[in-house]
Amino acid sequence: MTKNSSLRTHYRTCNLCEAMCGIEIKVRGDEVLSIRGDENDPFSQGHICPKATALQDIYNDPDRLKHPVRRTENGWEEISWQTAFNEVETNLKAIQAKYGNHAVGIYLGNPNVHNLGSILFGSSFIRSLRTKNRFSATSVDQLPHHFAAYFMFGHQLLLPIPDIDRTHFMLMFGANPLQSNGSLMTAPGVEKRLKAIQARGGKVVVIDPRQTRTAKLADQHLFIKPSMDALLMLAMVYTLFDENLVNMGKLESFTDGVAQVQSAVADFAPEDLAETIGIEAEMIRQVTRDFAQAESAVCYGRMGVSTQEFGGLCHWLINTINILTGNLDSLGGAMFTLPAVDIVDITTKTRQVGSYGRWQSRVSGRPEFSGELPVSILGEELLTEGDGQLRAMVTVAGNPILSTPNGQQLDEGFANLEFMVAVDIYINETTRHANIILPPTTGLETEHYDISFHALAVRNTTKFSEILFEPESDTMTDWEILRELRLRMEKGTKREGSRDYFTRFSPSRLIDLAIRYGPYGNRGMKPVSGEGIKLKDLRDNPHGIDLGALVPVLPQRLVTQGKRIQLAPEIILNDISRVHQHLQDSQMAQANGYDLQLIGRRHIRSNNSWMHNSERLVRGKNRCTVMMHPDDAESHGFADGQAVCVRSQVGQVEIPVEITDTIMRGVVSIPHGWGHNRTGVKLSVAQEYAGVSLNDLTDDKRLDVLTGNAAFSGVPVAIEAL
Ligand SMILES: Nc1nc2c(c(=O)[nH]1)N[C@H]1C(S)=C(S)[C@@H](COP(=O)(O)OP(=O)(O)OC[C@H]3O[C@@H](n4cnc5c(=O)[nH]c(N)nc54)[C@H](O)[C@@H]3O)O[C@H]1N2
Ligand SMILES: Nc1nc2c(c(=O)[nH]1)N[C@H]1C(S)=C(S)[C@@H](COP(=O)(O)OP(=O)(O)OC[C@H]3O[C@@H](n4cnc5c(=O)[nH]c(N)nc54)[C@H](O)[C@@H]3O)O[C@H]1N2
Ligand code: SF4
Ligand SMILES: [Mo]
Repeated sequence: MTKNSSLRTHYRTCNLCEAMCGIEIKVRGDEVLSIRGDENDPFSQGHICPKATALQDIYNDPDRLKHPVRRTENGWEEISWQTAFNEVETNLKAIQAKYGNHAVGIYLGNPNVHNLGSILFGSSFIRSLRTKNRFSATSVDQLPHHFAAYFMFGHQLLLPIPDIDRTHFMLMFGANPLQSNGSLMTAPGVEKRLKAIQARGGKVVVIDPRQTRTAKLADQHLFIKPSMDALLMLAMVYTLFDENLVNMGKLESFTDGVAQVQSAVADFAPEDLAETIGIEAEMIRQVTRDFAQAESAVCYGRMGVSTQEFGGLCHWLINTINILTGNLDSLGGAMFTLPAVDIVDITTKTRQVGSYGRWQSRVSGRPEFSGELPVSILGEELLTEGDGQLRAMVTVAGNPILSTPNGQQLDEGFANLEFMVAVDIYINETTRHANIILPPTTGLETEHYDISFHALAVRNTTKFSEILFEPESDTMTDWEILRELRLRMEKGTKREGSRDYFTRFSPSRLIDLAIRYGPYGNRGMKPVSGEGIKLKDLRDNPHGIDLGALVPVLPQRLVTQGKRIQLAPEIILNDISRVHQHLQDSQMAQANGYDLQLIGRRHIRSNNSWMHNSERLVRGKNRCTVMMHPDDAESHGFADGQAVCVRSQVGQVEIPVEITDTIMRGVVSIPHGWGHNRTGVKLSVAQEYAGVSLNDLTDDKRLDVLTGNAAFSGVPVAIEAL
């Protein structure tokens, strides 16, 4: 724990993505000698990806902030924590006094979920702001999963996870785990796990507009036009009923709404839709049969079917396909986890199961989901003048200007603020607008427990990571910063001086309590063995503890009334009518001169927008290109590598063409998270490899009307030579 010059070996979990790989770090003093996969981690068994090595780059990064800074006319100046907190408190309170509480908004980015302190201490800080203008990366990501889970299973966190290690058939929509390392499916070493399906005689089928690395590994890859998945899945559900393939097993006795679903899909015969979807009717029927007749099967979908105009429908349909074929909560199907820190149970007891429509956004009347508004509307809330307009923003570990739709509009909106504070480690595209930045300690300087990802993992395991490097003096952790902000915002309100878990305990103490009261603890409901697990056991087992394969938990774990699955929530069935309208709209876009459809992509050496300051991750061939099919390149007269202008309804970017037949005709792809060339950014390496931002093209008005999630997939674009 302390700095010394002896050689030592440290074990922890990499917290950069969802895979939770165990790593072994050899250090001398505060110098990292090597970072390798931890062979003794019972879950990841030695797997890592190139990003793990970059943990040391974040630790050593000279651009990383360690002390609070204030933006002045002469640039950034370092200030004391005391001054920084005083200024934040005074300004946020003054703005709320002048314009009302909702004039302060907050955006939470993705690393909060990968950060023990933020995940625990974020909520009480958010509450202390008493604002309805709460946003997060959830609505550019997995919101449709929560939406479907809330309406079908009664709890937004009851997310079915593919039992990848036992399944015989994996049908994957819009996911590329070979680059992303898996999402809402924590499965370190996912490539091996997929190959193991094939080795035991099973099959992997991928549906994607691009032949990704995952699609290449699959037994079968079907190209699909962007945003046609809901139609395909409706046709599959139609086929299940049409060919008598419905076989729900034990689920039948506690599922409501099967007949309603059958009539809701009656118009969706594969034969009528094949041309629109781009997949032959007999193929749709065959895949459906293969799925239904497999010994076990799981349908899984991720970003490609979440961040599209029918994200909500897609995730309802995915659950529906699993349920109708008896593949929910059964071995080799989609299963629920039973994590040592049982967030479903804890949040059920605190009645945080989810919510919908308790308030609407000011400008376009979008409903909240679980206390948040869709981030796609942040721009209009910032820029539309009038009562209730946002005047101040708080961002915590987020970079919405690169990560959410219509980045140029947001850039303008953030520049327009009267005050902004960011809890962040960098001066990047978003935080450069802040008046004050409060930088936390991060990565190797923090203790870690994956509250979220153990709950989304394909196996029940538990692991605690100790601090590796003592942070420099006069630094603060995320949770200390968030707690201080909360206490200051509560001063002078009726909550002042209130005491709860988050004013009294540290993160590790909270984890200890949660584990003791959890399913494997001695004071929980069902002690597994005499003593039960506590934090000390985790500290004594730095590689982690295996708690076994996923087990069936239904109907007990359902949070719906009467513990019944709701297969046909009215709000979701009503959304089906929108599918037909969409087909007309896409024809209109074509007629308006946008002849191509834009999708995104991920690369193993990127991590959203914030890891491009690691030289070892960005060097080499330029990855920020627009991929295009050879036929489209030819009809446009483009050569490989040629710089072109990509234009959408909201913006344009200049970018080189990469010609490849791995992408469908009519579809083009640009990765997100680039565009570090905005003035004022202080990321010296990233600026050298700036690229352009995909989200300068994505449209804030294009969203999944049902859930409010951004629709990144299939943005109509036109491409011209420069
Ligand atoms: N077009 C398009 N857009 C997308 C996507 C896409 O596929 N296509 N993907 C979307 C998805 S899935 C996501 S999750 C979002 C991500 O969207 P965001 O979360 O808004 O963006 P990130 O790039 O993850 O930014 C993370 C920020 O956290 C900071 N940070 C890193 N570690 C810490 C820490 O320990 N503490 C604190 N306080 N700050 C830290 C970084 O400096 C950075 O500013 O992007 C979305 N945007
Ligand atoms: N290396 C790396 N790893 C990451 C991240 C990263 O930025 N870099 N980000 C992390 C985060 S925050 C997340 S949320 C996860 C995301 O994890 P994944 O969802 O596995 O990652 P993506 O690469 O976005 O996969 C989406 C796939 O959907 C396809 N697609 C696009 N549009 C459509 C469509 O309309 N229909 C269908 N069927 N497919 C479509 C795309 O071609 C792409 O292959 O990855 C995490 N891991
Ligand atoms: S796959 Fe994810 S968790 Fe594993 S080493 Fe790479 S970034 Fe870290
Ligand atoms: Mo994400």
